[in-house]
Amino acid sequence: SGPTVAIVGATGAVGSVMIEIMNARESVPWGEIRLIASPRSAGSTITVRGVEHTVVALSPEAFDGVDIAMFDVPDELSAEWAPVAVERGAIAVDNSGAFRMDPEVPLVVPEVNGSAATRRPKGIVANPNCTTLSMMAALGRLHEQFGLRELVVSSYQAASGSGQEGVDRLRAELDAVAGKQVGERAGDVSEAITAAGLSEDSPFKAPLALNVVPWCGSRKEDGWTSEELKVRNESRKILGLPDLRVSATCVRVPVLTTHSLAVHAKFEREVTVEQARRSFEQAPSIVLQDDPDGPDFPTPAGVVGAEPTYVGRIRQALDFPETLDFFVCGDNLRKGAALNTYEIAETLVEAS
Ligand code: 11C
Repeated sequence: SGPTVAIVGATGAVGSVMIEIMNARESVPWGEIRLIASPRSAGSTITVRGVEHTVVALSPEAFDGVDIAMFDVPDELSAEWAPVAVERGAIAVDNSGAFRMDPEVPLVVPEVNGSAATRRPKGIVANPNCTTLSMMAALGRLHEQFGLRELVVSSYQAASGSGQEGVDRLRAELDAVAGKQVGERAGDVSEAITAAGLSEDSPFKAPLALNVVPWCGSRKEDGWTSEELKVRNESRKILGLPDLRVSATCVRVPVLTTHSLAVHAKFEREVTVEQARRSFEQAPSIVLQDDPDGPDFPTPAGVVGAEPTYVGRIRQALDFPETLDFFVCGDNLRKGAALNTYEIAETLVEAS
């Protein structure tokens, strides 16, 4: 039978999507599928591909016999446990930020730099941040043909990027403002949220209902957020362009799931909108949704739950023949997290 795969964090938001992805696959290469979670969730049962599995508690022994361990847990848990999985003989595919910028850990998007996964001196392969990932299939494609030089992006990030806590908070805030005459005076949205009894301790730095919040992640140097620096550093590493010029502004929007990005990309060579369209049409992991006459374009509400990245609004500023502007939407829990991790694991099996 095939290799043994483990899902670490099987009961969490991303782990649950991972199981949905496995259930939806026509076939999987795995012999045993092992579900690992915190001791609190151990003993519960989850059905995967028609077979009931008992969740086992995270421990060194839980990795015995595992060939590939996919980690969907917070940074600090991955930092501690991915090396344990490796010691026990597994390759760890990690969806956290713990190892992404480690020069001895490849950061992989299979359709862009899949071969990087074969050089993994620490036995760990990292999965990028969901914001970076949402535009990487499209950018990888264009970079291959036209040579990327500069990237200016603005993100429109969904609440589920902040985990279940973010989803719960947005839903509660939307309930608090529903049917109220708010959004007409500065501060009235906040007042409605406070009046509904919601805690001031929110995962978002300002009300998210009826609002947009130009802050994702934690504070870093010179006014940048962690998310904006991840977009820069991870894009450079995945594309193999250590000097790529990148500027990002990351914004949280009142969407539950699916991140969007407005991308302005500058290339070494002239590129036309038609060439970009053809390139996207030929990419299996991209759906081109771009009819200016429709008009037709991707939105998070139309993309959520889908595996591919959707690309639309492809334009070129009249005075800049070597640039393109476009809009991408990608489900942050699928290609942005669980799906790409799963595809890395599939790549590892194919290469073995
Ligand atoms: C967000 N992209 O939307 C983040 C969540 O580095 O894996 C994922 C954080 C990470 O807030």
